[in-house]
Amino acid sequence: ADTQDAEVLRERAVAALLTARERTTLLTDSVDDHELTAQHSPLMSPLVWDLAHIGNQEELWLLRDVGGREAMRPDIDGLYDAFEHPRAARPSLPLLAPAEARSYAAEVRGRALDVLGSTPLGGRPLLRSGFAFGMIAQHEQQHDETMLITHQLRTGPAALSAPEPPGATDAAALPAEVLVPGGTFTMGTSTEPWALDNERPAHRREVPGFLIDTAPVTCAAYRAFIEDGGYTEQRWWAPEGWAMVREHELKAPLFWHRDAGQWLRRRFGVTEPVPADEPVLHVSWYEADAYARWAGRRLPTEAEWEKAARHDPAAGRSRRYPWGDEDPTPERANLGQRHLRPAPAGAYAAGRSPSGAGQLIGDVWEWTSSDFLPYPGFAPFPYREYSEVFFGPGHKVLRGGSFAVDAVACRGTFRNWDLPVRRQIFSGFRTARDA
Ligand code: AVJ
Ligand code: FE
Repeated sequence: ADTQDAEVLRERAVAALLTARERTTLLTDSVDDHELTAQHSPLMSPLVWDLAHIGNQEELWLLRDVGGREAMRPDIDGLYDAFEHPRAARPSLPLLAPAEARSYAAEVRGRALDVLGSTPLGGRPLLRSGFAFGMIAQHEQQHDETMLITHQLRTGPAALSAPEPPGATDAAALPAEVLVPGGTFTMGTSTEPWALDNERPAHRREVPGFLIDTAPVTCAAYRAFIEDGGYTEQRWWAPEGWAMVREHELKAPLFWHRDAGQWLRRRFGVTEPVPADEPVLHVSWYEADAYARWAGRRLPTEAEWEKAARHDPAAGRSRRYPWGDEDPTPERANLGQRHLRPAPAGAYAAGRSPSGAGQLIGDVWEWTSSDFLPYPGFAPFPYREYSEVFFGPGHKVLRGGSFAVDAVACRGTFRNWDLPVRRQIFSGFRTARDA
């Protein structure tokens, strides 16, 4: 049975690595070399940096650490260390050219698959359940989301296309909010094999009763905030948020503009009317926080979000996903860049949680009111720079994953974080209130 389990884990790891590389290839082959090496925004790396960084992380962990192999290119480690050079400085580094970056990443991958085939899984914590391979597949997929953000920031004609997401089936019949009664639930995980360090360990949390939106806040709802003078009234804003609004003269989500009385947005090279029913995207934490205050509500805490998403009161346990323990499917959630936009609020009836809330997984990352902090019993694994150095009041937690992230890097316990001013990310939110 042990060897059979190891075979299943290996197949899962190979599939996750392949899926990630297909996505990386699409994102980096859909623009020319000039666009690969250009900086489309000072907030982002050139796409060619992400490509070689993906290969370098894989070399460091799967070839050198797991495989005990010699360094292929020790000379480039510093260039692709995210802590050594800020994003804005990366275009002026002597980076690998597109063809070199492609062949480096491909060469690393070939050897990593050899290592996977010849390394016993188990023993070292890094290898248990094939963790190191799952971690590297998640890392690549996280950069694939980062690269999609770069695609969204670039100007010029569309380079990517995808089919439209499904519509909402019973949106009109849905209540605006659902009640989650007070009580303890299990937050985080100690059993999910590829869960990252910040999701661990599982622990009990007391959460008083609250009500939470059935769906993420829509563009139409957000437009009502704008049209009610939301961006001109200081009373809705946290002090730093108000300072940001004034300094940058913010008037709407990123990529929105007004033309002849109509709100338009730019999305992957196309300008289109802002769709009323779609979850609002590209808002900062400060904008989400201000909207919630204007609406007489608040952002959910991270624990509230996870309880609404995972807690099954009938079974008295937390699920892996809102719909149960089974992996995501196209019927349950909008993930994996299968569509290049969120689905309308009320879509994915098959993905709803026991609380009755929908679209918790996929569509848009959801800002929570919580700072990114370690769970009780946290231990950095396998490196401090993944999570630990980011803990503190400077970063806010986002939950649930967007249309741009793959299922391998998204689950009921997955935690993302960013600065509260960030709005180029695929971020939206839902609101809550005390019961
Ligand atoms: C978890 C999305 C905040 O992109 O900065 C990628 C993921 N860590 N490489 C990031 C990550 C190292 C990380 N986020
Ligand atoms: Fe990285």
